[in-house]
Amino acid sequence: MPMLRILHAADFHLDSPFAGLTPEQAQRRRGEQRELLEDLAALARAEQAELVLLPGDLLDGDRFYPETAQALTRALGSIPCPVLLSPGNHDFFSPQSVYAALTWPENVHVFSSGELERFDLPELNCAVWGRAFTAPREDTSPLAGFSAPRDGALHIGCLHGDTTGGTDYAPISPEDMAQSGLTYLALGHIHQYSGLQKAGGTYWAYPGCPQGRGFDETGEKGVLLVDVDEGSVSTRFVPLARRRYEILSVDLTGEESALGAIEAALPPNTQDHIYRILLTGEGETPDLASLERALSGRFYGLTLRDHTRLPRDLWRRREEDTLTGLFLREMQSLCEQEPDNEVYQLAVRFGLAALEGGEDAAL
Ligand SMILES: [Mn+2]
Repeated sequence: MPMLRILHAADFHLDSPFAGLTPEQAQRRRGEQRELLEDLAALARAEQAELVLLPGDLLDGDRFYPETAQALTRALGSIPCPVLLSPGNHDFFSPQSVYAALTWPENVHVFSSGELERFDLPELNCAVWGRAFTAPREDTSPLAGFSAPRDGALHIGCLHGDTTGGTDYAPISPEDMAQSGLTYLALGHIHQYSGLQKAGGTYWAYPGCPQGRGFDETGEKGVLLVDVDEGSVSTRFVPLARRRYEILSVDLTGEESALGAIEAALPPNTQDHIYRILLTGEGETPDLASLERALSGRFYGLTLRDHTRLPRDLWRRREEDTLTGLFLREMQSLCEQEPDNEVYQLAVRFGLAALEGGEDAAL
């Protein structure tokens, strides 16, 4: 057993509006977000975490559903170790915030000051330093001028902030971290797992969000188990998300069947996940509606997008002394100037169909 095992999670963004979904779908997704709290608690118990750190943006905003308040107190209260929480820019501490409104279980401590504060855990010989956002913006570094005292305790940070620099979300520089004297800094704010990083003698990491909320948060999402042993730190990423957002490109060039090409490109077990499939390459216009019907049972959510380009032999009639020939000559030069312009591509498809009286004209 290491000297200290920490479970580090951030950016749950509970009660997100999910504006792109129907009200029923959005409600279901918010319910699934609450279930992540139970998964977090179960993981803390199974892995015998001694400390849980939640550096902010646990909620998406200052409004929350009563079910979420209940889920928070129930799940965090069921964790058999201290749970420390530093509010972030989305869930900043205020008298109206969920943090002031709720009666928290005894094992939960919420940092509520805009100043860096020390919270001692004598049974772990550990001191955790945290700070709350008290407004949606914060332009000072929580670690500016800070250096942990050398008093024999293990010093750990739990902060919402931005290491990418130049923002109003508590910018934290590598120099701040290097001179902090912290052994590990548990960060929140960036939604992508950072890997374990080091600045001077201080290890730091962002776990990312535990579950994606859209196609800008794709891939495996989860939390971090952090083992601190003799001043050295190791992390293990644990996937927590039951649903992932994934974007998959399928090149249809030379494929006889679009459906066959998509099926060949799919990984196994996609049924719990939300996919956007981009059809690329050169070929006839794929029939998105029938593809969607054929594939929808294999996904929790699926959207198909046609990014294919017209086949080259489509231009063969441009030498004809007809209206079609004239149209193709004009359009070919436009398409050559801007090969990725989808409007030109569509104009050719529909224009040709109209000139030839094909069924696409009805579109
Ligand atoms: Mn944030």
